[in-house]
Amino acid sequence: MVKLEKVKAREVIDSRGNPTVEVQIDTSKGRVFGIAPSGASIGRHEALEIRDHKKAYLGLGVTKAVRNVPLLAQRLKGKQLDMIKADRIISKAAGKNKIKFGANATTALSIAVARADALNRGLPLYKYISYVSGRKLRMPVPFANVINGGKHASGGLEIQELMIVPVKAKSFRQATQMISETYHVLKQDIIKKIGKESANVADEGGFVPKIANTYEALSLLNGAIEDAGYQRKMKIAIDAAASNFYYIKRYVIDGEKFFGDGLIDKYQDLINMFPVISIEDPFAEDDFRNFKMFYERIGHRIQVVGDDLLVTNPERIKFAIKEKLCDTLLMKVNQIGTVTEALDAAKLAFDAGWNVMVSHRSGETEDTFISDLACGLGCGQIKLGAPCRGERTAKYNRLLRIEEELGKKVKFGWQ
Ligand code: 2PG
Ligand code: MG
Repeated sequence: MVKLEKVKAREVIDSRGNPTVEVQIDTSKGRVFGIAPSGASIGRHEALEIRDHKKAYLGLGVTKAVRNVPLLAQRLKGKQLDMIKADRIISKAAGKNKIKFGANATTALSIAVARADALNRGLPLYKYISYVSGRKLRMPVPFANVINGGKHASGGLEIQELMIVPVKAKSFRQATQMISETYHVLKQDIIKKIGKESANVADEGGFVPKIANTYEALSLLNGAIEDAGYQRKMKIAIDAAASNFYYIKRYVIDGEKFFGDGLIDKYQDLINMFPVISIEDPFAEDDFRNFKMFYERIGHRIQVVGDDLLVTNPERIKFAIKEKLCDTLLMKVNQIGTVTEALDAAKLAFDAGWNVMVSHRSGETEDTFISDLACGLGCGQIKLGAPCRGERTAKYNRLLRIEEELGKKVKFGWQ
């Protein structure tokens, strides 16, 4: 239980230089904060960010959302609260999709409340998450997005993310080293094979090689894994974010047009050719028919992750479980707007026997909440970008520190 003595909000900037909401809370034990991240490939069914649409920051200012924080905090004032109680009040006040106060306001406030509650119980944040979720601590395997396309880059790839996954690492520290080495080998390969202008990085720290074809990009990546000496230890994951290349029943990718079954064949080819273990959003967010067909045909070979499909929303997760559309939840707190609701979403997924992958957004900050969340939830998977750019390395570094605190006995990974 915690009494929130003073709640303050302000505009700060995220990794794309756009404003976002920071909340600061004073309690009798000290000061805590929370900052809302922000997506670029935003699911249509996500909770809503409130932006000012005025001249400042080219319309992206969040002063309205900042002013909403004290209005929400008023409802929490003077009460002895835990995070769950506070989040229920915040969520009810904000209404469906957090439309009244903005998910950027509720997310930043909820993260700060979680930290306040943890601090007042004398628990590190990851232990607090484990306590409230009833789950065992585990270090997550990092899914590192090293080639960027789609809405996160200005290259020619439709597929948004090609990630490397050090499945055979023994610890988070070793996983980080494997990722970093492969990242640098990939950079050298890109410079040698394509040219040094292709070695610049995009929103999540991954490279943007001048390649407009998924096969070529995957073979470049697979080559780098081999050159780094990790061919059996490192796998590949894809976030297609397919809503972004879906145009009236057809998917336009690699210069070709596909109906759903054609795209399933294409994914199947990719899985046959490369060590792909996970595909996120292979179809558009409401293309349930093709999700179902894909999961039926390919779900036994790889994990199928729902991001825009599920938007961390319990209703959509229940539907996807019932209809067998996928088997992994991509968990993003700001898609639903409070930590408690995101934990509810994860519980539904775990109860259905699914995996859960905690995820960053493409617009991030120095807030490392997701690192504690992934460890405390014990889900074994975290998507956190390349080992490059401060807002991404902050998450790696927080997990390195947590692993050190937990010592040798803590388990690593989801299997
Ligand atoms: C995604 C995310 C994070 P964004 O699609 O999974 O990589 O991107 O934050 O832009 O939605
Ligand atoms: Mg995604």
